[in-house]
Amino acid sequence: MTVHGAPIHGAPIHGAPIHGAPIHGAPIHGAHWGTFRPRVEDGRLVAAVPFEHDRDPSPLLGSLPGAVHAAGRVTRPAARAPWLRGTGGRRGADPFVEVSWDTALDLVAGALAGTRERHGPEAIFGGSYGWASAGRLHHARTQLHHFLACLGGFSGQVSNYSYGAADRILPHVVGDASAVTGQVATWDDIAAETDTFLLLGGAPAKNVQMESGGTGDHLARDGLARVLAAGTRVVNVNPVRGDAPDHPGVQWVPIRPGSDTALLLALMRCLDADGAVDEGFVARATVGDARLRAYLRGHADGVDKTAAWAEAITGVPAETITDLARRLRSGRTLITATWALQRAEHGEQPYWGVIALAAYLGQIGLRGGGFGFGYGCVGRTGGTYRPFGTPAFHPRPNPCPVRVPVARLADMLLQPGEPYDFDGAVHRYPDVRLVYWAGGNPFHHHQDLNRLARAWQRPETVVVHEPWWTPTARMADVVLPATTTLERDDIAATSGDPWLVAMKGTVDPPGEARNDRTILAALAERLGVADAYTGGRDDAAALRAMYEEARRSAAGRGHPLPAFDAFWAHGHHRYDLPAPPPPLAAFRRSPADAPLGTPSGRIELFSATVDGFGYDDCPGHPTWLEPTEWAGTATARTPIHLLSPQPGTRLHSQLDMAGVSAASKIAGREPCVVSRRDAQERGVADGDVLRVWNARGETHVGAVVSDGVVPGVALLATGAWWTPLDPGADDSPELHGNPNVLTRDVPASRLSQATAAQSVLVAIERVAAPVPYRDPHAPPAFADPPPADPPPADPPPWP
Ligand SMILES: Nc1nc2c(c(=O)[nH]1)N[C@H]1C(S)=C(S)[C@@H](COP(=O)(O)OP(=O)(O)OC[C@H]3O[C@@H](n4cnc5c(=O)[nH]c(N)nc54)[C@H](O)[C@@H]3O)O[C@H]1N2
Ligand SMILES: Nc1nc2c(c(=O)[nH]1)N[C@H]1C(S)=C(S)[C@@H](COP(=O)(O)OP(=O)(O)OC[C@H]3O[C@@H](n4cnc5c(=O)[nH]c(N)nc54)[C@H](O)[C@@H]3O)O[C@H]1N2
Ligand SMILES: [Mo]
Repeated sequence: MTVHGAPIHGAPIHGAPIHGAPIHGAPIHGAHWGTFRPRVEDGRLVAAVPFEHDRDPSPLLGSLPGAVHAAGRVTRPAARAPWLRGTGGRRGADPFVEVSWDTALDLVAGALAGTRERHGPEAIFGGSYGWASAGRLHHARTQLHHFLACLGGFSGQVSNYSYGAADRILPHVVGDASAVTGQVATWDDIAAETDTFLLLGGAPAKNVQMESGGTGDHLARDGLARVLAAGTRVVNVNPVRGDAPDHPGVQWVPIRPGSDTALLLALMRCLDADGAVDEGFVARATVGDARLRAYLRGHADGVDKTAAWAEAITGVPAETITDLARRLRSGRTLITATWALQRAEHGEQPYWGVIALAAYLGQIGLRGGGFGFGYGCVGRTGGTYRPFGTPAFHPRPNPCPVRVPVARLADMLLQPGEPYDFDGAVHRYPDVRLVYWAGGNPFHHHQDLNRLARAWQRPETVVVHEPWWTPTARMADVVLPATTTLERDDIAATSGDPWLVAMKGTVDPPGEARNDRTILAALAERLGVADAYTGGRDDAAALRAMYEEARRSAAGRGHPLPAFDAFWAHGHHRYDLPAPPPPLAAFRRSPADAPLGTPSGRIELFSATVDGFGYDDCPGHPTWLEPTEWAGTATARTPIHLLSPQPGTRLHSQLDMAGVSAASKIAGREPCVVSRRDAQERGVADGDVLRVWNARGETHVGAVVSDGVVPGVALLATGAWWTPLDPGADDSPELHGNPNVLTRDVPASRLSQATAAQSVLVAIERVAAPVPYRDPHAPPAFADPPPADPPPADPPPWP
């Protein structure tokens, strides 16, 4: 490929997969949902056959052929018609015009250069949050960050939607967030040692299909089965019964969403009342218990945190709570919580509560005891981490210091220059003029989408790279067609998983789609930073370099990897890793010799630092704080607590148009689980179309009536493509079942500024009349191209 007639460094960077490079051995590929053998006929994927070493392959493999060859692929660069003419219009409502690559690249380069010149790097928002692909070279967001850093910087993002509250509170309590991000007790250790495994939020089998960066072997379902076979008692504290195995060793404790902190405080108070707190451990390994104990006993606020007190809040009978406290102290106990608990208002509190309860039990650092998070959230949890050697592309550091918490996206666009609190400091939102998104879908992932849609009209330019016409692509000014992983070569890898998998490009890209890296290289060329961006490497050379770097790192730790050609020919590699020691074992042996990263070096049951921030929504010790929207504040207008769990039928919004997800829809809409009691009260039967709404929005779903969900709670999975009835109007009803038109765009707390997507009240009713509907996955309307492609704007030279 050439840009302005000149080849890039003489080395062509292909938009097509490296068919020229040797592809030995059987085709193989990886995705966040696992490894597979692509079966390809005439350049088209016809099947994704599970990898022979995977003991629990994901059913989502069945969705791949339909997704890769969907009618809604972006096949040519496109620009929003009024934006192209410079006449305003409205993002999301206007038709698009297909343009040539040269025109599209000139337009984007011109917009980047102009924005930077007029407003500085801060005005370019390149956070681009999202999962994108499992391939570690062509990870769109990472490549975008590298590209924008080469240009002199951009406003970025910090933290994540997944565990943003935990990520901020855990460092204050235990010194780092490794109980969420790193090694926790393995399935082997739990099966061998754990008597009681307390799961706040269960261990949903659907979630462990996924691992960011892929996996060669889904081990979690087998792990939990071995734990149950070993006789471990599993307690599923959850508004939902089905998110733990159906097994006699599993006890379901139904609970109101958002109330777990009260349960945890009561369990601690029971241990305290029974004289069953491990006072030796608390004295040796923690600080601040006097403050916490005074609160539990009611000395601080006059409220004794008894089991009866917690029953009124949680709906869990007091007797169940006292029984549970007795069980927890009667043997080896491991406590965990799903990440969902902290994607809520005051989501920091249940996590701090879990750690405090584990400290009272005194088993932190023992094999199969203590606490650890993420079982039932992603595939890796309970496996063995490898602290080295993961192939990864390392972007150039961003020279611009602005980093906005991911969940404050709409606030940033609506309140440029305004101050906000974040983890003890005050920051200001940048004045963003250009939004650049590659590899994420904010019109799936953000809360209160009607609010975001209004905020999103503010920037001057929105650029999106997408393989599909997603809701976010439809909200762009320029859409650049990206390849899927199957259309290029890459490597899947993650430090939480022992597998390296070659992702061999085997499918022809549709139309004019190009790799994100190719697109950004062409922009870099136009803006005078080609060398910095590509390092002089084409895709094949960059892939090889990424692998070789990982190989050197692994060799330095005594793990020889095969040479690149041998790895590529074989298609996969499994590291052989020794069993890890229990987390915090060294700290337990000697807190003085192996201190934590907290100010005291110990577990902080009361944190003077957090207390010193003075946040009323995140005080200095685990505290029950009533959420704004939950069962306790339900009204006749909005009586139902809506949870938006991760979908079992897809990855977020990915694969929504095909296979498993498509087959799950009810009358074309996302299924919504309603309790039998709530269904009866509303005359709702399976298969009915329902209207779900609150003051923020309205969405239409298909009813699934269930006995496995607590009355007063409904479940609507994330990821159904946002389809407003009238994209030209504010707050138009959404036709396809996207929960984020209902969720609140408020932070978990000022400490974390994390999402609070699970703290939501709604109304539900059956819709009798025919309801309008539109195909959520069809491409947008296209207008005729202007008479001739506008002459390429001459981008100002990059400073
Ligand atoms: N209500 C509610 N909302 C939530 C949550 C919740 O619990 N409740 N959970 C939140 C969580 S934890 C998360 S992680 C987020 C997930 O939010 P996202 O990560 O934004 O969701 P995805 O659908 O995975 O978006 C990835 C996008 O990348 C695109 N893509 C894939 N491969 C490529 C590629 O190679 N190149 C380019 N350019 N694009 C590519 C896909 O088509 C897709 O549009 O959602 C959050 N939103
Ligand atoms: N198939 C599939 N798997 C995925 C994903 C996907 O999109 N599809 N997404 C991945 C991503 S990005 C992430 S972050 C993880 C997220 O993983 P999680 O956060 O664990 O996922 P959820 O499905 O939202 O919720 C897990 C469980 O928590 C329970 N729960 C919710 N609120 C409460 C509460 O207040 N109290 C109690 N006790 N329980 C509660 C729910 O009922 C559910 O059983 O999943 C990952 N796995
Ligand atoms: Mo996530």
